[in-house]
Amino acid sequence: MKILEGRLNGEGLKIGIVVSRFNHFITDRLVDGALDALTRLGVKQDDVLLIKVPGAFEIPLFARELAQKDLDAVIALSAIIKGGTSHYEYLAAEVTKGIAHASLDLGFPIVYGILTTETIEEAIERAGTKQGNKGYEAAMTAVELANLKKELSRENDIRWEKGKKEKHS
Ligand code: INI
Repeated sequence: MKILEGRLNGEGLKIGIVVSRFNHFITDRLVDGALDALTRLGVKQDDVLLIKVPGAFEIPLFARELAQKDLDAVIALSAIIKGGTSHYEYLAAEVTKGIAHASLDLGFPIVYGILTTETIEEAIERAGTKQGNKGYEAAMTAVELANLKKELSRENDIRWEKGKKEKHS
């Protein structure tokens, strides 16, 4: 049995980040967390492409755009915080579906670093305080998935080459 698992080594990886400015006092902390994790894992600053969009609604479109650039993984970061209306539910659902569709359609790792919280306090807790930092976690996941994807395609090449040799011998 062979088990493939993405390594937590960011050397040589190119990572895209799309972040929303809405609730920027939270999303800035998510970016800090993501950059901290990427640096610790060995990703070079010059190999990170960060784009800012107005709000969470714009995230799926630009995550999809980034996913078609020469990158190994994309991290989507935003904070959707419940207000007095049902706006939050619709927004959270669309953003989640949009990111999932982009990732599946393109066969490319887009990591979901979207906070969806009932209160500002819950968002603060997940942006570098009590509950850790969702941006940091998302960056770890991005590096793991980028490596897993590379390892899987290397594995396919090896099997393909092996199959060809067996056919010709
Ligand atoms: N955008 C967010 O990123 N978080 C929110 O909590 C939010 N709320 O609640 O309104 C929000 N709204 C803006 C939206 O994402 C779009 O940017 C805007 O509607 C323009 O398309």
